[in-house]
Amino acid sequence: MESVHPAWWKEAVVYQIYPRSFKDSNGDGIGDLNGIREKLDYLKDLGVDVLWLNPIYQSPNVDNGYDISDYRDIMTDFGTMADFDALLADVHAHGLKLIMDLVVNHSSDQHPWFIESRSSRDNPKRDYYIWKDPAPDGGAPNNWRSCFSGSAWKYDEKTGQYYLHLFAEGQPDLNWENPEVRDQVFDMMNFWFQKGIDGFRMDVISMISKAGYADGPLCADGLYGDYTDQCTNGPRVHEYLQEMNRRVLSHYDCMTVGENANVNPELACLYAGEDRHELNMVFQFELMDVDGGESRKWEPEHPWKLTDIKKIQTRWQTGLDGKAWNSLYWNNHDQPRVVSRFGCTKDEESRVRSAKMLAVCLYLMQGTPYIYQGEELGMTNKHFDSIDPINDVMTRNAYFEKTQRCGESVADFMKAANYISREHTRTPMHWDDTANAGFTTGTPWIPLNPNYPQINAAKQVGDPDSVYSFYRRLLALRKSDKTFVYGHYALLLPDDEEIYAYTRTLNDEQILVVCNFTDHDVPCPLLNDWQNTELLISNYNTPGNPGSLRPFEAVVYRK
Ligand code: TEU
Ligand code: CA
Repeated sequence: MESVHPAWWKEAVVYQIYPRSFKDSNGDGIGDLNGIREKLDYLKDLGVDVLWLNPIYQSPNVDNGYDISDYRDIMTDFGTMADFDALLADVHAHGLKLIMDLVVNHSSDQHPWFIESRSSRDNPKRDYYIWKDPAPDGGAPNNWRSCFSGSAWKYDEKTGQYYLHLFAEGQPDLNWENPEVRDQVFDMMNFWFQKGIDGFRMDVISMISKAGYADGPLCADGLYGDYTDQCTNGPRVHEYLQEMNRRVLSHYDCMTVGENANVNPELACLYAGEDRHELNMVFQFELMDVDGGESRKWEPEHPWKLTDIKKIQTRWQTGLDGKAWNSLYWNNHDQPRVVSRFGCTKDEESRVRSAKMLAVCLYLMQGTPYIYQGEELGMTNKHFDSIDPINDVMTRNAYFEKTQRCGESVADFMKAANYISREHTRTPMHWDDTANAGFTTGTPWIPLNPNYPQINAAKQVGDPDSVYSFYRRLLALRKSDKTFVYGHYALLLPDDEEIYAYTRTLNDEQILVVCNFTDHDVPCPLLNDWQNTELLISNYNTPGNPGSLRPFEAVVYRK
């Protein structure tokens, strides 16, 4: 046997829940913890192993829970600590695990630490956050643009200084250089582990160490500078994570995944290397940036090429093999729906076929799959006629900056938003075709996608040809053969713009994965060599022509 480094979290499949939009149990229009409890059988049947919950802590919800005002309490909208304890017990009783979101690059401006910090320059908590004097002209200390538009600095009248907020104004950055801040964070993590949680997804964790506070290179619109170079992968980030590992993570049988914008495979090996004692894996952004990236996010056109997707994935698959571990995701609460982005929604047949194909393509690679709620139904982007119904702070702020300050047309902005906005994955989950998709008996906190009568769980669970049933079979297949988990990846047909083909090899076993990304037939001669091998899964029920793929066809063979 070849030597692999086995671990339960490498063999697991994670399902991401956006609690606000998953299931409302009490009719107030907001998803909640008891709602999640109602759906554990559904999740268990799907075949996932770990649930990741977006933040469920007390929060004023400037950024839907990513602005935390009490790290040790449950958001009132979502329930109580007793509800959480019951949920965790139920999750474990189902043989599932639960990981929480750890949001410690910043807190809410309503957190008692920040309220104290801003109260006076000599408050003992002043140094919990990043305060700087005004520039000589009285303006912001530097030119950084916040991730959510506008300056990354907010002036505080009372004490005459600016505080840093890389995200919304209500999300002041914590100062990790202060050892007391680290003590507080590590104590809080231990509190949750002692309750029995199984790990953390760590929000923008590559940003906790800042290299400096000089002006950044000007953004294309000339209004602000880019903070990325000074705020990601800073000089002390690995020291902090190793300290976290020593003081917290190493004491538990847990899993961790860092959200690491601006990371490449080499850096990922530092964050998640087998011998590094930091994290288990990171979320990379290169795949999500293949159609433009953050700097071109609000441009109307977002072209992408399959060969670029292949280059990115192949670099990660080979770069981490044996050294670190990949996470595999097509979408999350910050990204649009994958079937609308890389698949095809021109008709029902294409939607179903391409949703299945995309799952085969990514989730049979080396790494831990992360499925976002509703993806297993092939849920799609929603169409927005205007900014009005959109809740997401990032989209709203960008809208006002782009259309009012930069003179961009509303039509161009809405075109971008309809493609890329974070709102698309935040509309409520589709459980059935009753009012509000069975998500709530009340008024949903944001409007649903109107296509729920066609696309919903009740319709798909019993249908063997549904996207849901296919995900179920695919996850079972992945679990049935360790080659899917630990096998080495090799790309075939690197220059082909229509077919994504690769092999996974472990010991003397080889698996072939072939996916047609187009809506037409494509010749694929390499299939001829696999004609007499075992067909493990396909998204068509009947055999096609030898050496050829049908629209969005995906096939997997083993020899
Ligand atoms: O996201 C950080 C991050 O990188 C995003 O701002 C990303 O650039 C953008 O959403 C892509 O569209 C994390 C959380 O996932 C996000 O929901 C939070 O808003 C953000 O941190 C602040 O906590
Ligand atoms: Ca509720």
